[in-house]
Amino acid sequence: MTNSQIGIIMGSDSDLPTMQDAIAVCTDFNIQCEVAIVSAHRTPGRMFDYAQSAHQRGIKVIIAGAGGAAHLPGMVASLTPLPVIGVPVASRHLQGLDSLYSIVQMPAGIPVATVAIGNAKNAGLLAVQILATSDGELLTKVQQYRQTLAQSVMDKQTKLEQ
Ligand code: RP5
Repeated sequence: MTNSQIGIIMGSDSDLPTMQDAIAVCTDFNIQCEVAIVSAHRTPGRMFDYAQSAHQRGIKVIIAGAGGAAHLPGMVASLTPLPVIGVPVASRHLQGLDSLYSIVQMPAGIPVATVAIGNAKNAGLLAVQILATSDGELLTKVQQYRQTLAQSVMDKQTKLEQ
């Protein structure tokens, strides 16, 4: 068992700068997450073990980031009953379009909730919102976060008018 509710995995350590935004959201909402490098292509056995055991270990949501031929989120989704959120990491040659298409074009039956290219922050927030459906305290925190977000827009408007 693990105390982490969110599993954040990525295909390579080169994905970490992008995935840090998801880790930061977990920290902000005081939710423990586990972070691991799990490559669909370079460590396929580790990917199978991770995905098949995650729900038994207490993980509730998996965030999976990958770039290029980004098969990690889809393969993990096929191996776990947990919701999987995919983060297309911007790739060196095709600016992440390849990552996006690889992650978003899942066949019917095996969904991956795909965020925008590089937007690991939204992946973290979506994971928090999923957990908040069964956690009233967390739901309140999500509502407070939204109020802060709205207030920051209004503060900018006020500055504009000065
Ligand atoms: C993917 O290949 C990883 O998710 C990463 O985005 C990409 C490149 O990996 P490295 O060659 O930088 O390790 O599996």
